[in-house]
Amino acid sequence: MSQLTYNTAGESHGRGCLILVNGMPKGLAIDQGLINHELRRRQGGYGRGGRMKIETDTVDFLTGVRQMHTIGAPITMAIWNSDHRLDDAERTPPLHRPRPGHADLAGSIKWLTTDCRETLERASARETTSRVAAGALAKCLLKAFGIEVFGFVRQVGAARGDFEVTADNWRDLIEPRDNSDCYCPDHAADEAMKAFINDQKMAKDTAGGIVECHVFGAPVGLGTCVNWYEKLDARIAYGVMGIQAFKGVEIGMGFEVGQLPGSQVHDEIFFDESRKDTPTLGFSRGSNNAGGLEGGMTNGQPIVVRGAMKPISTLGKPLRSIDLNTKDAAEAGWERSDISAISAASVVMENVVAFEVAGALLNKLGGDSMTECLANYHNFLDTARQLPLDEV
Ligand code: EPS
Repeated sequence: MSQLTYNTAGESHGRGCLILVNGMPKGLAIDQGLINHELRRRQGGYGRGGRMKIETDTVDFLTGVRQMHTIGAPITMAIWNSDHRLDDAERTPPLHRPRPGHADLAGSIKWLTTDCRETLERASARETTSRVAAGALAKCLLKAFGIEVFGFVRQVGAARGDFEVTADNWRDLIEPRDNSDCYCPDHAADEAMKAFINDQKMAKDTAGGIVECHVFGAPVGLGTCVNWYEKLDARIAYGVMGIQAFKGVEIGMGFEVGQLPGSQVHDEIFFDESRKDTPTLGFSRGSNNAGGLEGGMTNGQPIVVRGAMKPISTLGKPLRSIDLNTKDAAEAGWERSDISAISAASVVMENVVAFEVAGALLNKLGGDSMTECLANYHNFLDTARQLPLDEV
């Protein structure tokens, strides 16, 4: 059994988006419909540009899968691009005027060129297609252990969804989210988000926002406090900050913890014998400000993550920049782009978080096959329920 990892490859206008997943146990039934559903959701949302009308993202399994079950070998997935034209120099022309906020300037200097094209092709958020495919595969694994993830848009501009998400109500929020334009289940906030994005479109400007996701059903003890790089909150933050255009991540109460006394931050502990048979083992908390993670480990409460995405850096009314060849002042380059990709970002973050939780779950359970992992899962919970054990 190896660590669950994924890697991605592919340029925005190259042949396709490729994903290599290692460490998935044998015998996992893959729900291809679930993966394609997540890919489709990522393509949607209000404020998307022309590209999404061209692409129909669906997963093509190349290796590691037989009759839609994992075989324990490395898994390769491909999502082929319809709009591939990387070798056509006329249709992927050089870009010499870097866009503030994009990877253009730093990348072109890093690779010693005045053409930002190759940097922008790989830096493009097209790559998030791959991250969703990897995360959706991880969701298939999580589902087998009763773990589910729910993501949505919390805020765009000043428009903020005014609703709580709990283990009891989240399923009721799926439909309003899926029927909304901006993937926000609060109808009034969704309308206000749309209006803000419209305003930016009229002004030839762009919009970012804040996305949120909740993980339900994770047992106590995923992640570990013993090594900083294995803390699950650290792993989640790493994954989320790796999403294109993300500038911040919060767990639970997030940055507000710095403004309040401990008595208003920490979640008091209770025990309810009648819930001993659930993955929480009967432990409950008066609040969930920790966002389900203490000491880098799950504590049985829902995991709560928020991420802040900056506005798209390709502006219809370009900001001031320079021409890299002449160093003269010039307007930043413009290419077809989105006004807002915040709804897509909520799907991306949800799946990135799912992958990290799946990795921590497999670290806890070990096992080469689903049969072994499930046996270990039940054994761990059954043993934990018997605490206190005789010391050895
Ligand atoms: C992007 C620019 C646009 C977006 C793209 C991200 O692509 P294009 O240059 O082809 O119009 O549509 O996002 C996607 C392709 C996607 O699948 O999300 C950029 O510059 O980052």
